[in-house]
Amino acid sequence: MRQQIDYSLYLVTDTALCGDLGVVETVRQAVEGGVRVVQLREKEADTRRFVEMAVALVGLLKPQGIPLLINDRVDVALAAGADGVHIGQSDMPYAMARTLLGPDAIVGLSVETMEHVTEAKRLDVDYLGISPVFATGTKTDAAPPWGLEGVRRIRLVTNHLLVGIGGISAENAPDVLLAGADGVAVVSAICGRPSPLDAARALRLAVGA
Ligand code: TZP
Ligand code: MG
Repeated sequence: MRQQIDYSLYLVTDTALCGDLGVVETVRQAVEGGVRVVQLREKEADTRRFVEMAVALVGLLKPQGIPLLINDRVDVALAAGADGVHIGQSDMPYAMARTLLGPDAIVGLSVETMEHVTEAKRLDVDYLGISPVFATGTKTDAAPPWGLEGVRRIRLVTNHLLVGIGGISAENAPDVLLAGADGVAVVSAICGRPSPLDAARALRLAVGA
């Protein structure tokens, strides 16, 4: 059975931004503060390091019932026993990822254009990542922002669960949910903050209980 996930507050990690505190401690605090799903996103690490990080996070999160998704890498997700993957439009095609991971895995897909949203309607993806909602400096190759109007348009054409990402803070998170998203994903609103715990608590308050 595929698990039902609470996407309301979703942390995407960034090892460089996490700095000396580190990814594992940042994630620990974020979950204590109210993050309900975590994606390990590693753009620099080699495969050995990526798998080690994934295993460490599975060890932290599984006992707490918090799902862990792996960015791009189906092999890393399988090796570490993560709950699934998040893939983009230039990653492994959805159908192949699903075949490799099986029916119970969680698979999220980024959408950057309305064509992506329409194509995804026939796919059994667990959620769509609206990428990016607002301008962001965290992902240098991000597509043009959808804006809140884009979130509203997507909500009208698909039944998929929707997670907004990009430039989201405790201040604007309520607007993203009001526009029709089921959750918000953040990187820099938690990673690299003096207290990821306090940052996550502020976001948790912003998105509701
Ligand atoms: N995908 C789309 S925007 C983004 C990713 C990974 C980065 C979001 O980072 P931030 O710091 O929350 O704007
Ligand atoms: Mg990707």
